[in-house]
Amino acid sequence: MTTSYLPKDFLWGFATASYQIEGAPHEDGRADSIWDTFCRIPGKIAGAASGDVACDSYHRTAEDIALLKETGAKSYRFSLSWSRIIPLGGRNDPVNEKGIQHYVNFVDDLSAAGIEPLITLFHWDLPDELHKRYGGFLNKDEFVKDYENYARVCFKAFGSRVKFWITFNEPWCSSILGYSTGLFAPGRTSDRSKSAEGDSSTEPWIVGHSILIAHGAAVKAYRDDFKAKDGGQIGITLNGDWAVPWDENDPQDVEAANRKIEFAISWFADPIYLGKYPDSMLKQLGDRLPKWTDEELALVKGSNDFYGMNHYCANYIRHKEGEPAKDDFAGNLEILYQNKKGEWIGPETQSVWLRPHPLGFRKLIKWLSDRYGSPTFYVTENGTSLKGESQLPLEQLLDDEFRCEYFRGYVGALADAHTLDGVDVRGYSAWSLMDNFEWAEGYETRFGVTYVDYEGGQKRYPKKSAKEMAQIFAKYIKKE
Ligand code: PNW
Repeated sequence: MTTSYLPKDFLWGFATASYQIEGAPHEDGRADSIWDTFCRIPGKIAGAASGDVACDSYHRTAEDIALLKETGAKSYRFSLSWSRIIPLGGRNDPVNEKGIQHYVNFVDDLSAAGIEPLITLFHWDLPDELHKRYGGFLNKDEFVKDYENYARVCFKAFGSRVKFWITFNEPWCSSILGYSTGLFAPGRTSDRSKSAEGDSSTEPWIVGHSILIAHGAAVKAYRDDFKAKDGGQIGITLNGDWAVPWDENDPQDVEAANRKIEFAISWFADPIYLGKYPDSMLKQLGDRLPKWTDEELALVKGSNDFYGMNHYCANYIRHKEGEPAKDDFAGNLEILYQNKKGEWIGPETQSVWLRPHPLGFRKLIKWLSDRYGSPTFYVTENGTSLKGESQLPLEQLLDDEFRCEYFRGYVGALADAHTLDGVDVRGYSAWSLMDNFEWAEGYETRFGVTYVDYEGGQKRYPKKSAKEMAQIFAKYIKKE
């Protein structure tokens, strides 16, 4: 029997995102992002919450670094708030030196603490002005130019301090949740009970296309003008769950399960690695899927130095009969939590969409590795909420055995993928360093390995999982 392991120098740590932790929305010149304005619309966010205070991390960088050090983490993945750096967002708008300085200081402090920074340039908080000015992602030409300019400002400001750049976090969420279901900012959808504007049948596909090209443009800028002297790597982070056929003996369910992954992940990964959209999507969406120009494709194809993988869970997938609805974005299938035999895919958590199923992690990363020619993977998010966690008394809440078990299972599955399936994985960031603003779910759902007492001055309390992570990785990482 082989004992599974992870490679020497494996880079493990924790992840967060600017709008979810920083607070200080108008300090030092920051302007609104689409999340600031979205949170002000009544009914959009549970408990009418917003990121106005969040974990107050803008004022607590030293505390957060101390937390990281305590866990033994080697790396920290965080995101930059575009509207702190260029408040109005555009390529002809002023750059805010104070915003840049805040992050440069933070990176220097991280490095001094021996923690490798992994920077996400964009984790959903588009400068609101760009949305108002020209429709944000819907205006491909403007958006790509403004994003490339923003990326260049960041590459220049951080130089060789930063070795890992992530262009976009989860474009699926920006496209589908922002422009199809309308659950996330900017909340556009065909559902007129939720939004006066939006077209779920076309806009998400336009948004995805713009993001891919903007990613490609930023990667080209980095490779042309920064990579040689700064020595970093750049890639995009894609989210996706594993898919298990509802009835393993039904070839249509088997096909649907594969199609589910194509609609969620290959939508973005196929253009990057294979230079085209998946056939299953072309077939269902036809002309609603934007066409590639040669120039766009040249930017996008081959644009990942590494594959950033966000992964949380798995589902059972059942095919649907008949024509797909115009607003269908899943691939004409049902996403279920129980299979034909009535078995649950995994235990319940606080997030309706998340039921842990560690074996799915090994299977999905192998699926991706095979389809995309064995790229180097960095897992950029993985973690869980706990059913009812917010309701527990502090002492019980800090004893988050369920989360520890989740990490043991998932990190073990990753080690199996590396050892038994030959997957090239070099890093892992757990979501999240601390409880934070969980988007439309507000503060009720917690993903942190650290408890944040929002009523008690944002005080941080490491949970059991914060303490156990170093042991989990020590068990797997090769000593030499
Ligand atoms: C990711 N879904 O989002 C994000 O990158 C994080 O910012 C977030 O806090 C974390 O996962 C936990 O939710 C997702 O509905 C949000 O399938 C929703 C879904 C998937 C990922």
